[in-house]
Amino acid sequence: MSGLMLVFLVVLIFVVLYQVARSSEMVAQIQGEQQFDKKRNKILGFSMLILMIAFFVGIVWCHEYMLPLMGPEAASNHGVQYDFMFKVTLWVTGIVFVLTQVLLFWFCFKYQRNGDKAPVFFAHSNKLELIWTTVPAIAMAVLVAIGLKAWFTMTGEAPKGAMQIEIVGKQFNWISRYPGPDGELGKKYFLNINDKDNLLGQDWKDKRNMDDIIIPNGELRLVKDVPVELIIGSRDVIHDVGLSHFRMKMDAVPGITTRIWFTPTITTAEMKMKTGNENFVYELSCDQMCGKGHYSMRAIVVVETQAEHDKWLKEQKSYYVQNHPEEFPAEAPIVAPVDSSKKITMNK
Ligand SMILES: [Cu+2]
Repeated sequence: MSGLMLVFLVVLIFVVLYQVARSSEMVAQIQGEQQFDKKRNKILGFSMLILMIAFFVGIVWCHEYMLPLMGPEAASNHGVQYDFMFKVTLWVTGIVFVLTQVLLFWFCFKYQRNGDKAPVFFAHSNKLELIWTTVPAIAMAVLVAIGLKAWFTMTGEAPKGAMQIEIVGKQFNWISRYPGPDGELGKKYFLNINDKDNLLGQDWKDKRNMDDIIIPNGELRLVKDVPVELIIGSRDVIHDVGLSHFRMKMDAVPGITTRIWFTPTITTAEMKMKTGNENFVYELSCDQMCGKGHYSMRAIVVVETQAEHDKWLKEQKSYYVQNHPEEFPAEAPIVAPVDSSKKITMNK
């Protein structure tokens, strides 16, 4: 409703301006063109100053409104770096933006035509061309270089001992897979995929698959201060792993494996305290429009301590065991034991 009112208001302003312009023309005819021109330019010049103030107030208002939408502080090592880059970019482009806009509006006011001054006109200035080409070029090159460095780090090799979790998108949910005690994910083959007992098409001839744990709702369980490498795939169309709280994002492309790694730095419990929101959860979203159920591709990300993670892992049954209970008598189920001897290198 308020949107409709706003449109109505804008239309109304245009109608008023149009009427004012029409009546001004009539006044001009009565008063004589030259004198009227001076008056009109003065009004237009002042209008430009008022427009400039309204423009900047609007920007500050948008900024105040948009900022909370960014959510709480970054919860990963890379996220902190990206937020810093974002701020640097915003400052650099912001200063240029404010400077150029102030000059634009100020010039409209200051150099309004008043009849007795002839404007200076020059078609070309090498000095000016040189300044406004090289300065932005250097600034952009520096920003891009910093961005590329961050990109190569995020998509580069994960630190030794990083947790590996596979996350696969499908219309319309995520499926996550954790290596069992062997610490390795088994091979897959897409023709093996079936929704009954082989969600990711695991090749059962590969023994590394036997202890792999699959979470069909795509829940990601990460450990604070332990680097995690996400091995990303898709079963059908292009999806996108969006981890906004960690400032991470990567396409899930059918037929191609993509990877990103990062280190979560704040547990879910800690983030609940920081935000003062008892119901806070980290989320995994799909950031690529992938079909009519795209909106429902939400999964939960839990960041916990190593002890909590080990406890959770202990409670999980491997996907193979779950789907072949006849091969495993109930009294001796194969659960995924925790390999606590494996030392994980911290990424600082
Ligand atoms: Cu989607």
